Amino acid sequence: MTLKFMTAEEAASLINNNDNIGFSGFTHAGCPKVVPVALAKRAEDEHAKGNPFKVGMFTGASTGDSIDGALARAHAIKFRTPYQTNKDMRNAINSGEVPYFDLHLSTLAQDLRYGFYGPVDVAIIEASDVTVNGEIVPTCGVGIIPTIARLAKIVIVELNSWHPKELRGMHDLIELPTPPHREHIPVYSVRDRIGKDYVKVDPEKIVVVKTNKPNEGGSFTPVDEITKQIGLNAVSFFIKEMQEGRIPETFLPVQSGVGNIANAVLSALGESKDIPDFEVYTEVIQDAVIGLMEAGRIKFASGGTLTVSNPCIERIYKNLPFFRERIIFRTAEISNNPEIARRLGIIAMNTALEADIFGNINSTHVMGSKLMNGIGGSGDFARSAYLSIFLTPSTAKDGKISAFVPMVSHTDHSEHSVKVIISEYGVADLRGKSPKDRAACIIENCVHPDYRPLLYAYLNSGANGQTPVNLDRAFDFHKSFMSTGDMRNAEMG
Ligand code: 0RQ
Repeated sequence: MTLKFMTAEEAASLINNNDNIGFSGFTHAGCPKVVPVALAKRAEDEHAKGNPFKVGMFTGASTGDSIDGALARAHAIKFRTPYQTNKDMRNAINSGEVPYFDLHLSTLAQDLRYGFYGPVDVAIIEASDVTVNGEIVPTCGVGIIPTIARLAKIVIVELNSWHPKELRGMHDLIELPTPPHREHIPVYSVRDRIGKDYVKVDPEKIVVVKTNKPNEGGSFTPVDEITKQIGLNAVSFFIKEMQEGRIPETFLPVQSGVGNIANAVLSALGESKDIPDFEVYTEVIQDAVIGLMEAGRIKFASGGTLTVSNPCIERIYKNLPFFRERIIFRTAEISNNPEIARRLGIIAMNTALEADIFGNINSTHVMGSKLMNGIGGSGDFARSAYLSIFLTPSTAKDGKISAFVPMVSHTDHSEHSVKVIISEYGVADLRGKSPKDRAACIIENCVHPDYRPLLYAYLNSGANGQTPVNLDRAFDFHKSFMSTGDMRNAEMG
């Protein structure tokens, strides 16, 4: 048996109009790069001939520009799920061109197995190695690989020699059985392995496209004063929690979301002499984790992806034996699994776009209607964590938007899943507080001073009941921004 090799264009020609495609990877890491671009070109050629050509897209999370950007610009998308971060894709979704539905990332693989979203016709998987008997070794991002590889009729493997074959051994890949046949998941510590370090499919359905393409990751902006202060506030909170016995002295595994704030908080944790060396059980392993691992502060990281800058990944690949012993790559259904998050006692830190004074969180929709990225894994962790923390700067857009509003314009995480909120001003510990007390706590500790009188005025504007919501005024901040460009113009009195 030999494997079939093809060009990217030949592989793209195997894909038909209306097919549903599963892509490997999680964020830009682990994503195919040449076949999706060839597919976008094929779509443009078909459109030029007057033929319809659109595909459905299942991904692990966001992808690189070669997937989301190329296919959005080619108007080649029938539907898209889940998380995305690409500007062109976001515009296509918000303009109404691309139907998009959002999911908790841990659930997509099982939903595909349950048949909720139709077939997976083709899988396109970036690999560091593939064998003649059909063993596929992913690169540095997993997502939904085992499920799409098994369900798809055609598996296009992008064999990318930019990634070393020695990545084999770092993955832990498994699919969970379908209920009523599912048992507990035997991950009892961050380091436990429960699957294989490859995915095996019938080699007859594999076609291989060789490539040598670097990752499409951006870099992090340097930590600014505000993100630095959010990190320091988080660290002070953790130290107090340890002193008062609510976090064990050994600390607990940390999950942190994506982006600069999460990176800054991890750096602050690592720099604090009062926080012991710790482990990470997360979806996205960012640059800060790697630096802290090299410094000996992070002992082990289990995640779904290396979402790091290219200089950082080159550093990892140069010193792979060191990192092989300290990193496991898992599928999203295991890295984000609520059962495991609850068992391990994860400290979950995710970022909010806005929070309301009662603790409900909007992570996804600007002014309630424009999709930013998606819920990602934040809900998987927030609901099941030992401590669920949301982080946000107190304002956005030069102070014209308050991150704290009377009522969120879209709800991703309800007050019931949110224990603590942290801004650059301080920490609102919401545990055990009634909605009225939460409101006071958030206003005093997290809200920008410009907005504190406005939020108190709202609370005194005739709202009452257990949760004092004034239905006439609840969206005045948002309405003020929409009509004047500044939430500070809201008249709450
Ligand atoms: O706008 O890009 O024009 O400057 O939103 O905000 O403060 O830079 O923060 O990059 O961490 O993104 C919630 C989107 C935060 C992200 C969100 C504007 C602000 C800026 C970005 P510019 P910041 P971040 C793990 C967990 C959901 C999924 C998740 C996210 C831009 O963290 O997608 O947590 N989270 N997954 O100016 C209007 C507001 C705003 C606002 C900020 N209230 N209204 N604009 N902005 N607040 C990862 C995965 O699951 C893969």
